[in-house]
Amino acid sequence: MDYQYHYYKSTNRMKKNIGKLHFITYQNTELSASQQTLNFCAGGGNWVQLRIKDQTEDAIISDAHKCNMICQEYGATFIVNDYVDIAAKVDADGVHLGKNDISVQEARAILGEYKIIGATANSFEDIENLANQGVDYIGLGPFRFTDTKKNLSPVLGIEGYSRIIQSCTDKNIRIPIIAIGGIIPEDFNDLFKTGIYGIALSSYIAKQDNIGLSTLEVLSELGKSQSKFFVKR
Ligand code: TZP
Ligand code: MG
Repeated sequence: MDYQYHYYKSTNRMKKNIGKLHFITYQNTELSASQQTLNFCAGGGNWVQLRIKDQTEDAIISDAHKCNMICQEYGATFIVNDYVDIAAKVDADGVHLGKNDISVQEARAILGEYKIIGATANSFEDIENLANQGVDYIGLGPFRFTDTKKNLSPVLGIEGYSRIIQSCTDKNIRIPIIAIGGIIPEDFNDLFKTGIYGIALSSYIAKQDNIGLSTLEVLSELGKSQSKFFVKR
């Protein structure tokens, strides 16, 4: 049986199971990162990225410990945004690097080959660079405007994703691409049709009254999307 998605066959890296729905903890809410994580996991979510800006390292370590324990309990993957040392310290599953963070090579040296390293891209050129550096997945965005992130890069829209993913196909780059930025479930189908691998949501999930129930509904919507990655041949 051949799977359409087989990037791991064409690289020397070990295969890592990258989630389809990434939840990124949200700061502009009363709920703590660990409360958000608990509710997301309780609703069936299996991939959490702790994203905290402008806090002390101690405060982030404390949140990272709590979120990591919750994710371990639920069997969810736990990723720390920005801070590779904190990811190593709490034994998270990996780190997500932005353009101003340490290099992929440095992060790999600290975390080793088995941990997950994701990185942000805003263009095909970014993806090409990151692919050469051996990242395990790429967060590509922003899809549309969002005030969750400061200093947002230009929005890509569906047309941007289609163009960039076509370039990846042309160059045989097969790293999972996660769409991010202002996404709501109504966007899923159009986004998956461009060839993305998964979705990252922050405010849409964090602002729900019942995060657990909403996560379940979001996962159900995701399952209805037309994605080549859901097809076995
Ligand atoms: N990177 C690009 S957009 C974004 C990040 C971290 C924020 C995504 O959050 P939201 O609330 O889903 O728009
Ligand atoms: Mg960063």
